[in-house]
Amino acid sequence: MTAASRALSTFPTGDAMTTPTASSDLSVAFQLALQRELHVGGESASPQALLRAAAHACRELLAQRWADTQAEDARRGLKASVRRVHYLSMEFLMGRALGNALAALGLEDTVRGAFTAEGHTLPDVLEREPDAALGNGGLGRLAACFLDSFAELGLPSFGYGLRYQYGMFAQGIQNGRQVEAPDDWMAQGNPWEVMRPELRYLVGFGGHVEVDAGGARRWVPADHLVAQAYDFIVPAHHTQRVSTLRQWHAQAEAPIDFAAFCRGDHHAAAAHRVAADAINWVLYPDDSTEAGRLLRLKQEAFLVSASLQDLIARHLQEFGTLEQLGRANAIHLNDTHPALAPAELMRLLLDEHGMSWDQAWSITRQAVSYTNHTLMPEALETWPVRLFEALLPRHLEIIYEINHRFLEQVKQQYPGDGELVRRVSLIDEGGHQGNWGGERRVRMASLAIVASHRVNGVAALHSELMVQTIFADYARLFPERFHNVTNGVTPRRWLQQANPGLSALLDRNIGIGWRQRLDELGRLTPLAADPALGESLMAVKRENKQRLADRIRRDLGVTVAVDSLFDVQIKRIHEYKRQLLNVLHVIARYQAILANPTADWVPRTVIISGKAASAYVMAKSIIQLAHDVGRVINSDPRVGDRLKLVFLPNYGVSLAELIIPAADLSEQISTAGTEASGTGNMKFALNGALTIGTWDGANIEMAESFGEEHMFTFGLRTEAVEALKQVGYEPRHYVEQNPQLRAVIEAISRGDFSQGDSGRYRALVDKLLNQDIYLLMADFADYVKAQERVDALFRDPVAWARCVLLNMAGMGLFSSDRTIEEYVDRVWSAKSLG
Ligand code: B1N
Repeated sequence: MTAASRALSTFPTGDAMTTPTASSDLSVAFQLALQRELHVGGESASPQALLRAAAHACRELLAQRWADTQAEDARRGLKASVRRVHYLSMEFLMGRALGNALAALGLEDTVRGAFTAEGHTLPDVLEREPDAALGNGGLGRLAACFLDSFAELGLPSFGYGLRYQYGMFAQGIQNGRQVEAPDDWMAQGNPWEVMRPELRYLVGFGGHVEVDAGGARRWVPADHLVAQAYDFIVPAHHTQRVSTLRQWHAQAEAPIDFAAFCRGDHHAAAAHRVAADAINWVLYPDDSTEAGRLLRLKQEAFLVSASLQDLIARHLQEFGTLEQLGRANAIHLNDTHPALAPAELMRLLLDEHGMSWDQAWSITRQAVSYTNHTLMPEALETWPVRLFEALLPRHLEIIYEINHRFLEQVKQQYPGDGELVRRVSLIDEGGHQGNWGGERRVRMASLAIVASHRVNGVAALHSELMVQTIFADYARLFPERFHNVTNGVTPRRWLQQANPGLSALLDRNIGIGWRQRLDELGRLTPLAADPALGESLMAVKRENKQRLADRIRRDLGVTVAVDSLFDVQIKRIHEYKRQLLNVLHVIARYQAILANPTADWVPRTVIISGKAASAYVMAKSIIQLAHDVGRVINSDPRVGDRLKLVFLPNYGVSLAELIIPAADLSEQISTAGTEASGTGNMKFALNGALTIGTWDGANIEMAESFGEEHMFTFGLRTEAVEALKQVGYEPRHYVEQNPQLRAVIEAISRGDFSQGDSGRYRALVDKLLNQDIYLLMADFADYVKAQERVDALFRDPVAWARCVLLNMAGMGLFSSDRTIEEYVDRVWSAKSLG
């Protein structure tokens, strides 16, 4: 028994988790499931068989909790001040489930014993589970953390998503370049999902709108798909409550065209099936950009319609009528991807349930709220009106009507301001900057804002910039609608599960309550100066680093020094996140080491990991450069342990769980004003890494929480970035002025890292010298200085450990439990409806 699990078993019982019945129930369920597996698979239990058996057993126990939770929520009805939350998201980046389920059910020891009896260790079996990677990055992982907090806080809730056959692509590296392979994550089945045969809805596409004698309008779709529900149960860790992730699977209404089949036209016979399957096919692998493909719009419409029909069916079952729908239910849009929801809800209420416009609109506005996750203009979703006409004609009519009524109101409030009307219209008519002569398009963010009672950003700076820039007009029209809710992460997965060593140390020093009340980390403040605690902390860190070093040697064949400073940047590869700035610093350091080999260098291992969208040429070039630079440095005998650069392929939740606990330094170096929040930054600080970061996203609130002097901040701040762009930014100027930077750029240009191929990075260097829209050149010198401060502190292990403890002490704010409490308070409570 680890110290952590020993501590866990001391939680009070009653509503609590570790009951003997649960443990013996699980043993029985596990043995039964295992016998089934052995019956199928032969005599000895493979790790895969053990995994399936344990998953099935957990699922049985969770199913009971699910039923109890639903019954309890149905009883609460309108009496509850909290509305039932429906979190609509195209992405849920769940990662592995077994470790979390065992921790939540308090059954780690039971299962460890059972696995040992079969000749396998628990970690060995856990490793076999494929990640459920149904998300790109931060936005999808945030949704997964929220589900954990929904369960933990006992919030009546559903997450709604799609059951993608292929999740985030698997990244391979060939000759230093990214190659994508499909992520066939359900190839061996999915033992966690529960199919709900009774939950099926028809979703229409195409067709036309008919008007009956009474003037009522009705959509007659050309085709229908069936949406079939699959549930994934999300357990609380300290109560018996659960949340639900309901994922929709598309099926053809008639899976086979029998007439065509009998004619021998097998292609035509299966056409419907193929069309349905396309919806389930693949997660769009674009992070912070818009894919803009018809199939994506179909996926969005499918998610929205199935989820809202499900919500309405449940509400009618509980209430009998729809009048109170908005008072009893919150519908939350995770970015604009599900922003068709208000149009679909209006359609259902008007056309299917015969409500008046005013009543339907009032309910819709009460129910809907929207979170924006990025200010990047290329991520603002718009869809050609033409696609709506073809695919969603009735929704388009409804959007036009919403727009008409909204613009009338704007004209009344600001008479004569035609420019304002053009800017805030839900329809982009073209003929202006960004869409000159372009086709008419529906602006999804505008629809989301106009139809919501609350709109929020994800960190203080982001929310501020949101109302000052992209949504300035709407903020003037609806000032009361806009709020901030700073992101958070679940301490159960990101500390308790990912870092058992550190969890045990915390348990011994500040008690076990941090799992539920992360602000108890504040108790570390008075202990931070204790050198003995600092030493224990660094011993835990060293073990975690050893584990990562072993993995690096196994996967990459590179030996890294465990006592070197582990400097880590893991996230999607994107120009604004500036992995390139990191690589430039590595090159500068390499050159400095060669120039001055006898100096007292702090040994560093720089670790980068992340995927690039498959069509994102510049991001892929950055990956290749990281490999080229790593190859040269790692094989240069003059450098030795003083510097290594490794790129770990196929970044995902599970890899993050290995890397983050092993980091000394967390790189959060986006251009100020570009990273909406970041959540990796929080996971690192929670796991005892210090941050080198810009004044951006949630870095700012972290620094404010534990003291700016305990973060290595650098670079231009948002206002300075804007001011520099205003006066005319000239990146070349910075290169000419800084010999160190010039030498770095010249080495890349000469082909020093590309075997003399001076063309390989020409486009990349040209972009840096001529445009550099993310201001790497402007921030380089200050970044290098900040890295020197990192070295200086790392030389003093006692001071470093103290700083780490003070960072951790300030991280209490950044639990997703706090985030969800704020959403409840400001967005989802009945109170927020006024
Ligand atoms: O959402 C995270 C933030 O912490 C990050 O700063 C932010 O970059 C991320 C289109 C996105 N914003 N926008 C996306 C994802 C997929 C897609 O198709 C946009 N992801 C973010 C959580 O708030």
